[in-house]
Amino acid sequence: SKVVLLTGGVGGAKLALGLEAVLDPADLTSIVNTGDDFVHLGLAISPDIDTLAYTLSGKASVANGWGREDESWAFMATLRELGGEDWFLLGDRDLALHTIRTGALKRGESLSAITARLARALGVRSAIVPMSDHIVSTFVDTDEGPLAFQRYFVERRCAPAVHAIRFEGAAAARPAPAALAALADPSLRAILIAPSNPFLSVDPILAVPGFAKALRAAKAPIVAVSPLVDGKAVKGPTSKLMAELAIAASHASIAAHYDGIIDGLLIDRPDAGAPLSIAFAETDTMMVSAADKARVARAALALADSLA
Ligand code: FO1
Ligand code: CA
Repeated sequence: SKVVLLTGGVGGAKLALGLEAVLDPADLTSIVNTGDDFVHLGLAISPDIDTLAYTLSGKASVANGWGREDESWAFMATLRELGGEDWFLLGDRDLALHTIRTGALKRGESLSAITARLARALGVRSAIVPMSDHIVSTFVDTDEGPLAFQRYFVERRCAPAVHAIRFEGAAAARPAPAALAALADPSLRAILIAPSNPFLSVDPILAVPGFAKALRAAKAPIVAVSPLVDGKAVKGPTSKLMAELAIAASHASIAAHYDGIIDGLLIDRPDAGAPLSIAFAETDTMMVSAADKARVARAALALADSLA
């Protein structure tokens, strides 16, 4: 029985790891946000793909979630000495991935094919598929003007207030063929949406025409894991962003955001006040240990199974 996960970076990678623990990894396909992708210092960087690949191969930095654990920084130190742009940290070992990807893209290879090859080389057992082989770039409109995603997230550390989010290129993009094939698989047991930022990490995937239709056509139940634990985002700018977009930080808001897409929502515990108007299940959704990740994976699959 196959499972598809729609995911962004760090939060989603934890659920992917949990799913690999409770499933045959060969049955898991992760469709990954590429709205964070950008060209930096001439290199094609795909942060969410790489976070997933490093996490699932046991190579991710434990402290950061992105980049590699076993890393050195001679390149960054030298770049700084020479007056190069140093706001985005590229480790010496991590550079190898970006260099190979950049060369392969220049030769005309698809991002899907490159990703599959690099993930296999790293030792990843499940499938990692970019949402699209076309370029889609997330931009945020802020009180300091429009910012490309990494400028907003890394350079400005999410400080500017956001009033709109755009996915440039999304309308002309198409889902990666392997993503559509995974969603159309008749043996699909569940489609899960990771507890990644709905606005910055999952919306870019949903903005690519073709995914809405493929999700509607899929027979398998669709379950999202709420990114809110104790009414707050575990990591990153989800809570701040929701406040700036005037969206209440509640599971009901998450359910409303995915209205018409999901059949169920996995939450830590019900919101105070208004009950959810969608099927839901409760578990501790905080994922720290391997046991936590497996628990959340099992609970999300159990909710999906109950809705089949
Ligand atoms: N995130 C940071 O906050 N600071 C960085 O310097 C940084 C470098 C980086 C390099 C390679 C890579 O694959 C990811 C990297 N990230 C960094 C994470 C990246 O910006 C992601 O887009 C965010 O984590 C959001 O998913
Ligand atoms: Ca459906």
